[in-house]
Amino acid sequence: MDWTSYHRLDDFYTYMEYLAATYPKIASVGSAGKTIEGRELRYLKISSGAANPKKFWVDGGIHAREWVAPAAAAYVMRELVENRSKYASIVSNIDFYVMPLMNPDGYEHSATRERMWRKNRNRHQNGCIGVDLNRNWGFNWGTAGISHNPCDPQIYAGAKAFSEPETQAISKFILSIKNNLKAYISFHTYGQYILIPYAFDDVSKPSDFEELKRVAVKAQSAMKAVAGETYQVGHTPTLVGAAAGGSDDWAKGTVGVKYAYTFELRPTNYRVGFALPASQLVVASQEALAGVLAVAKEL
Ligand code: ING
Ligand code: ZN
Repeated sequence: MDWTSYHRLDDFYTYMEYLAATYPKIASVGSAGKTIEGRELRYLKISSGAANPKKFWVDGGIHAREWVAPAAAAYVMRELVENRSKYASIVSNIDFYVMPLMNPDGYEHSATRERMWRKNRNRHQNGCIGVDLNRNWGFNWGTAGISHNPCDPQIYAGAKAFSEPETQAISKFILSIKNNLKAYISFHTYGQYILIPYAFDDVSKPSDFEELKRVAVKAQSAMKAVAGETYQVGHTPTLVGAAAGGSDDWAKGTVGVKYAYTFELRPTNYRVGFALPASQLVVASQEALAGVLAVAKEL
């Protein structure tokens, strides 16, 4: 593994095995299940060893083309395992679960065939391919910012909530760890936003929205301290538009995870878009880690 280039799925999974083999007291690899094409949905559990730990979920790569997201999730794993002593006071009673690639089929397709692919690789009866996995989760599914057309290249929500093997397996796994699960952060790109649920319509907010915002502003400060970049904080529909079926809406609304967010990582600029120069991966990942740690401090 290195931190200055983009990597294929195998590199990420091999790195996770390496961490588990090298730091067996801290790190272990698990699988939540399989994708439509049969790839594993791997996560790394980073255990604090605490008796009754708080839990913190981090994921990336639900959208295939957003390559900075899995890179940042891998960097978070590295820091919390290989450089653990730096963060000891913050993470001593928190178990992290990191799934760097929630859509490995799509990621490999983006790496080899269609760079701008976003959805999973489920083949529909009419021959069109893919469901937007961030429109497929089962909290107020299908209400806004979605398409019901299986051929929509971006935001097809699926035939019903949790129609996809990826969202089924991952949601089932998250429910299995929901006791004491206090934080959920999903990495996407791009835009540099800290997005606060709900997104299923333009107006609905969780009753503790102001508390989520308070903590998001802490994350914003920590992220700015890395390299001076601003990540805007706000309600998802205000910043990027309403969109039902997102993973953070489900984490907050169904599972009851207190601090649920979507981070849109670098860049802000649509000209760069999904093609962040690999030379910026470290700083983008440091910002993502700083945001995660700022949330962890508040748990
Ligand atoms: N943005 C997110 C998307 O899925 C989002 C925005 C976040 C929608 C949370 C719903 C819930 O469209 C990107 N870049 O994918
Ligand atoms: Zn995305």
